[in-house]
Order: sequence, then structure tokens, then C-alpha cells
Amino acid sequence: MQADAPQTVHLADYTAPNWWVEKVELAFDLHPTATRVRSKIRFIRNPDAEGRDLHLDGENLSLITLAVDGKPLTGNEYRKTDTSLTVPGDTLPQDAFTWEAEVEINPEANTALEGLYMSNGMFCTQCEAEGFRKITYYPDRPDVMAPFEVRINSDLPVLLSNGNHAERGNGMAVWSDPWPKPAYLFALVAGDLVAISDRFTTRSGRDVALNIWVRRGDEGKCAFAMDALKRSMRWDEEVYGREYDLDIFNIVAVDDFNMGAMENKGLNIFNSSAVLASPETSTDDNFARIEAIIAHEYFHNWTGNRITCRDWFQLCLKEGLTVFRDQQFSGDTRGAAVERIGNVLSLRARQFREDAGPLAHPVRPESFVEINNFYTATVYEKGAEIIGMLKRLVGDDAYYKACDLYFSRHDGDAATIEDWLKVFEDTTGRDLTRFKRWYTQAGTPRVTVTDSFKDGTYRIDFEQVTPPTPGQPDKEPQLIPMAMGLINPDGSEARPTQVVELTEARQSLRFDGLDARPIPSLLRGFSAPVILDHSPGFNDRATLLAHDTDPFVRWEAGRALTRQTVLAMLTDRAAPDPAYLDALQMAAANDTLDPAFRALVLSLPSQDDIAQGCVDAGVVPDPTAIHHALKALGRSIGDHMEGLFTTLYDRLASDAPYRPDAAQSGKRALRNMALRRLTPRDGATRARAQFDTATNMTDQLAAFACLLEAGDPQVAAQFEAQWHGDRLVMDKWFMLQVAQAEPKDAVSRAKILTEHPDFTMKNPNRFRAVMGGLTGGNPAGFHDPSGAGYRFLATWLIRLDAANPQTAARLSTAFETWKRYDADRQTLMRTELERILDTDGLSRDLAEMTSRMLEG
Ligand code: B3K
Ligand code: ZN
Repeated sequence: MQADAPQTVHLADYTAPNWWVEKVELAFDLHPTATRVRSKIRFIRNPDAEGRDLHLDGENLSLITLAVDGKPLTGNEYRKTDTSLTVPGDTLPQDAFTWEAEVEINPEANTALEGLYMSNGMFCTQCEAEGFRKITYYPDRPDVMAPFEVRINSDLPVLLSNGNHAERGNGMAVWSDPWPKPAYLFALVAGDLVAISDRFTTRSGRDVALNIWVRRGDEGKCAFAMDALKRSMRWDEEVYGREYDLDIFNIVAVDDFNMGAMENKGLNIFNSSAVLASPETSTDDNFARIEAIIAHEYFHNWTGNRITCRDWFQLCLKEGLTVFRDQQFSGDTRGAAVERIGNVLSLRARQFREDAGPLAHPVRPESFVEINNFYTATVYEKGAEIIGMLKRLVGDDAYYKACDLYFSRHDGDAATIEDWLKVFEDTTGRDLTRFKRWYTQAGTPRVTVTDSFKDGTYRIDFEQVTPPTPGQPDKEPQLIPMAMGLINPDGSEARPTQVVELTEARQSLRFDGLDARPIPSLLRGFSAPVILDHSPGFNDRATLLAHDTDPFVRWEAGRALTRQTVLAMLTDRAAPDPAYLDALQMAAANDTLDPAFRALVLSLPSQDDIAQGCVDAGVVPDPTAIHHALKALGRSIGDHMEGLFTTLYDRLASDAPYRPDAAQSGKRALRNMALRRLTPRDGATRARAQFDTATNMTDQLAAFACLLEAGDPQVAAQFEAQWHGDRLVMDKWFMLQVAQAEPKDAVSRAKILTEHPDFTMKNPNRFRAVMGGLTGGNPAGFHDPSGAGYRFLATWLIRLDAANPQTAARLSTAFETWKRYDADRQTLMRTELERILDTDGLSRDLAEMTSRMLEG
């Protein structure tokens, strides 16, 4: 056997396989350390392929037997490496044959949580992207699609796989999935689980059994997810005309899971944090996230499963579209304006950050070493923005017509971005060649705006530049849909929204017949994922904040004023301008506005956002100074608006039964914002009272955070005493203690928590809680000038990498902004990245990430 060196895979090298698969039969004899997997696979020749060799993937498999058409293969009839098995074409039948293999695998030793593994005594799988090859030999590539029949032999009471239940007996079950699928959608679960069950009738009358499978004791936390599932199923019928296509839909909650959830056909597997919810243990944000993830995975049934990706470079075909669909669903469910602002906040925090650093890559990348490293904010969130731009450009009617064409033309296909764009071209007659650059060009376009007004004519000039990114020094102009309107100085609307298509490096626009110089209201609804470089004066921004008809621009105006204030505090040591505080107060006090929106207006930019703002202004960010400036601004806001916050805090108190809906959550968000601002002024008395009497986790956690920040010596122990039995609540406890620590104490707090008996590297949620609490929750602590934060993270990443490369690689992105900082910090971070890269036996996941960060 020979070892394979990690190889770079290129989009340009795609070729179809030599053999297709007609049918897969699998039989599992489950055992924690020695599971036997027998496969019977019918291969048929791809008449268009030139080669005849059979290439199968396989990793960590002990091969027991192999046969072709019933005849065992001898050792010299195939070639085997660490990762593959090849049978030369001349030893294979002409057109078709049946492959049979038996392998043994060790689920208990599988700490990477990819393939078949064990979590708390239950067997479960994660195959996307390339985990199926750790279960048996197979052409593990998404363009090979086949129906599966799966037999599970085990004494465990619940045995699940994809599709419909075909047979159930003593110690066995057979599942049959009639829909051809790629191996990455295969799933198997076995354990001592209980189900919460319901039913759904599709609009054509199919009766579907719905189950959410959980560990005993968690049954009471499934009602919300079940309701969200039924609402998602109805929504996809009503909005996209998509119906469910099996008799049963199963969801399973698993504690040890590398991501949020997985859309396996008919058997979605969820991180328990993305499904279990109760008012006492989950925050409003948790409920909203669960609803979005349930919808996302369900929507994949059409965008991902019925139509999948030809190869992994097309990942955004399913992910960008499915994120867009879940965002639409959440907008319809919870309010479009607030949802949109939330999506933009997350896009900027994660995707713009990625696009501005060494890990920048196009939405459709051109090469990868480890595909798991490309499940990124760029593929998902910028991918979703592209769909939104397309919809805006062609209009709603044409958008849904093109989607219908996509579903009918490509049902059962493994498709490409070209296929997706073609249905829009065929529906609208429009040439989308230029638009396609959004898929191929990395980096966030920067649009600079200048304007002038003379004799009733307003002229606005746009200039767009996309900065160089790794491997892409020169950029072409993008097609940017710029939704804009004009506002009169008195706040009334001078021109309603129009969508201007910016296609050139420079473009200008004129508006005639205006009485006064208007205020441009730009990028309404955040109509394109670009950075707008436009510096209107304070009064213009204050007018937009007070009056714009577009809620996004309104919020954005307030956010720009806040950023400007923080930057002035940092660079000129200026105190916040009372006029700014008044403008903010006016919006916060405006009872005609949605409380959730007002909470967003009052929220401060993150430390990371300000750090990027410093870079944009040509200033090297100082994380400690940023932390103090934001804290000082929070206090100034609290001082300035004490009266308003006191009123809001009292008036928004409610003893209505808890509901996680948008209306109640918005009120709690605003009230807890008031609490946060009042805490430094009232000696934390309100926070203490709220912590002691809260009846829901949203209120208790908000108070907990305030008390930690105020340095309350008892609250951490009290919280632990109350919640030590609840894994998901304890993740919050681990995270918040690090996030709310004084920056100078953050690393030592994180260290202490890694010594807590409940800290374990085996559970990604727990590991992420502590590491993410430091890197994302406490940037000033992570960037401590001593370098202790960098050393701490690197040490733990190296340790985790040996067990779980995927999660280690994901968390390494904390270093992606290293070049932003001063020379000392850069040296300290580079040293840690090099230390990681020098580690013996480093995974290709983490090796690829660290070398890209060092080189880019
Ligand atoms: N498709 C999965 C993600 C798989 C990640 C593999 N590293 C979940 C989702 O996007 O719905
Ligand atoms: Zn997805």
C-alpha cells in the first residue's frame, strides 16, 4: 500500500466517471469497534467516457473481501492506496457488473466525526463532503447518483436510514430510498432514541410521517422544531411550488457534530443545539437559529438533493440558493427588514472579513486541497447575495419562472452554475455573462460615490474597484444592482426606489427638476454585497436615520454615525457628539418603529468591525483601545439616555406567556439593551433582580452577561449550580465567562475553563464555546500584546487537529486577520501559524488553512 500526498483538485480538470452506479445495496452489522459493511453495487459503463478503469475512494477501511460478478478479486487484480482502490478496465466486464465488497470499520475510534461514528452510545453518520469513503469503497463524488437500499443489523431499538421504511424485524431494519442520490447524502442512525411525531399532508395529498428523534429526556424540547418543519414544508409549497417526496421525514439530534445540521435525504441529522429548544433553556436567538436551520435543511430536499452539484466547486449552487431560500422564509416569518439587517451584519462580519484577507476565494473556487475548508461564508452567504441580486435584476415573476424551469429541466441532475444561469437566460432572454463574474471573482467591490447639485440637477458618480485577492491581481467591473432613492432635506421622498445597474468602472446618473439638493439613499435593502464609500455630512445621515423609507438605509445611517463616533474617539480622543446621541435617542424613542429595529439601531458595532474600520481609515487597529472605546461609548449612551432606558425597561416588562415570535423577541431585545446600558449606572441592581427572577433564558442570559461584565463575584457559580445538568446551557456558561472577562484576564479564564471537568475536546460545541468565547467574543483578550491568546489557541488547535481536523481548521480562521495588526502582533501570530504548520502529522485541513493564511 502506498501513501498519497495531499493533492490540489482543480475545477478545470473535471471529467465524468468511467462508470455510473445503477443501484446500491448496503448491509451493516453494527458494532462500536468492529462494524461490518457489505456493499453490492451495480455499475454501468459511461458510454461517453474514454477510460475503463474503475476508481473507488476508500479511507480507514479494513478490506475483507472483494468480488466482481460473484468472482473474488485477487490482490494483483486491483491497486489499493490509503485513499483509493482501482480496478484496471481490462479485468472488468464490458458494459455492466456487480461489485461486492465487505469491509470493517471502527466507529468508536472515529473522532473526526466524519463517516460512521459514535456519539453518546449512538451510531450516526456525516458524509458530506467526502465521508462516505470512510464507510465503504465507492465513487465518492456528487455526480454519481443512485437509489440506495440499506439493511441495518443491530440490537439497538431505533435503526434509521434514508428513504422509506421497507422492513422492520427483530434486530434489523431495511430502508429503501427510491430517489437517486450522491453518496454524500447517505445517512444511518442507530440508538436508544425517542421520537416526537407528527404528520403533514402535502398539497397533492401525500401523507408524510414526521419524527424528531432525541435522547430520552429531551422530548420536551422538540415542539418548536416540529412546528418550524411544518411551516417550512408549507412555505416551500406556497412560494416555490416544491412538495416533499417520501412517506417519512426524520430528524435526529446528535450532541457531537461538526456543524449545524445535514440535509441527508429523508434523514436530516442535526447538532442538538440546532433543534432542541425550550423557553427556560434557549434564547430568542436560539429559537430563530433553529427555525432557520430546520428550514434550510428541509429546503435542500429540492435545492441540493433532487438537484445536486456536479462537483464540489459547484457547492454554492446548492448552498447559496438554499441560504437565500431560508432567508426569504425567515423574512416572511419574522419581518423582512429586521431579518435583512441581521443578514447584512453577519455577511459583513464573516464574509467581508474573509474577502479582505488571505483566505479570500471566489464563490465558485477554482481549486482546493480539502473541500471541507470551502464551506465558507463566501460560498454560503455571498452565494445567497448573488441569488438576491439575480432576483432583483430580473424581477420576481421571471425569478420564479426561471426557478420552475430549473426544477423541471434539472430534476435528478448533478448540475453546474452554468446550468443555473442558463435557466435565467432562457427565461428572460438576458445575457448573464457579465453577471457571472460574481461567481468567479473574489473580493468585495468598493463603490465610491461623489455628487453635485446645480440648477435643479443632481448628479451622482459611481466608481467601482474590486481589490486584488490571492491569485487574482486584476479585477473586472461587476454588475452591481444599486437600489436607490432620493430624500428631500425635510425628510420626504424626492424620488422613489429605482434599481440602477452599475456595469462599468465609472458611471454617472442625473436627476433633473429638483427644488433642493437631495440626500441620496443608496444601496436600499443592501441591494448588492459591496462596500459603499460615501461620506455624507452628519445632518444628511441624521435625516436618513430619522426619515428614510427604506429600513436598511435608515439603520445603516445610524450605524455609520456610530462607527464614525468610535473612530473619532480612537483617533482624536473625541467625546461622543451630543448631536449624535440625540439622533440615536430620537430613533430609540420612536414608538412607531419596531422594537427589534430600535434594538438594532442601539447596538454597537463589534470590535472586529471597528478594527476593519481602522484599517479602511489607514490606522493600525489597537484591540485594547477599541475595547475601551466601545465600552466608553456604551456608557455615554447610557448616561445620555438614562431616562429613556428606565422607561423602556419598565414599560417593556411583560408577564405574558413566553413566545419566541418576532414581536415578543423584539421587545425583549430592546428591554435587554436598556438593561445593559443601565447596569453601569444602577450598580447592577436591575441585572441582579432579573437574573434571580427570570423565567426564560433570553432574560436570564442577558442579565448574566451584564453581571459578568460588572464583575459580580457569585453569578458564574450560581448559574453553574442551576444549569450544570444541561449541556446546551452550559455551553453558554463556558462561552460568556470568557467573552465577558476583562481582556487582560480572558486567556487565563479560558485556561481555567479548559481544566473544568465538563470541558472536552470531543464535543465540538463545548470546544467552540471556549475558543470562540476568546477569539470572537473577546478580541482584545485574544490579541493581548503578550501573545498569550495566540499561543493558547494554536496549542489547542494542534491538539484538536489530531482528533478532529475539520473543526480545528474552521477555528483557525481566528488568525485570518493577522496582517491587519502592528508588527509585534504580526510576528507573534505568524510564529504561531508557523508552529502549527510545522507540526508532525498535521491534517491536510489545517495544513491548507495555515499555509493559505501565511502565503495570502
Ligand atoms: N450541507 C451541510 C454542510 C456540510 C459541511 C461539510 N463540511 C449543511 C448545510 O449546509 O445545510
Ligand atoms: Zn446547506
